[in-house]
Amino acid sequence: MAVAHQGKIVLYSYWRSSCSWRVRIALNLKEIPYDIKPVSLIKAGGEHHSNEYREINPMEQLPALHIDGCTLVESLSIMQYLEETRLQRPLLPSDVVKRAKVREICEVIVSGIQPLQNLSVLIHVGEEKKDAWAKHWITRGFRAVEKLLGSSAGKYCAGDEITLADCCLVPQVFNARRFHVDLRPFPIILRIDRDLERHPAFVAAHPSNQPDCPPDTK
Ligand SMILES: N[C@@H](CCC(=O)N[C@@H](CS)C(=O)NCC(=O)O)C(=O)O
Repeated sequence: MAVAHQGKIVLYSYWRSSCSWRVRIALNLKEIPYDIKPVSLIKAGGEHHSNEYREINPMEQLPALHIDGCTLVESLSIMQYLEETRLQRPLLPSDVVKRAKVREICEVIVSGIQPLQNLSVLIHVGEEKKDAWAKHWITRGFRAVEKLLGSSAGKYCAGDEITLADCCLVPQVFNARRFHVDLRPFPIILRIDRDLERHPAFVAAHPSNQPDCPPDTK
């Protein structure tokens, strides 16, 4: 089905949100122009809990993308929509097994790691325990990712082309560093992250290059 691409694309994003960051990378890789609408996860108890934003995303989470006359939530669904409607610079391999491998790595990160170290979960866990909690779950998840990459990785997560798995991996590595996870046991993860850190699409999507990044953290 042909999709009419009309109107401005707007990404509701927070500079340090890894889920927003995934989508920023995918948009940049596909060279899709978009505007950022910053939504603070911190200011006034979190703008994502406002009535206005709840109408956009009932889960009160970032990101959301306004595109083609509709509003989409859930970063992986958004990236898959981009993949299905913007065919330039594919982010899924044509080989079906490789595609499954990409989705496998995405799922481990998107469902198996990030939700456990999400802000609302950490608030629930409590100030005293939150760092150890996040570190534990990221380390556990990265053990699985490293093992999966052992059979799927080439230059990047699945072979030598950048895929959705790389869009998910790089922001998760940033989070791992925030929580002081020891990354030495994960040499493949580290190598891929290092290779992508200078890629223009990843640089432009980096938290430090976002309009809402506080000047003192740049
Ligand atoms: N499965 C969702 C998760 C979204 C999510 O957890 N977003 C975080 C930022 S990375 C958030 O908005 N957290 C707010 C909160 O926990 O209150 C997705 O992939 O889009």
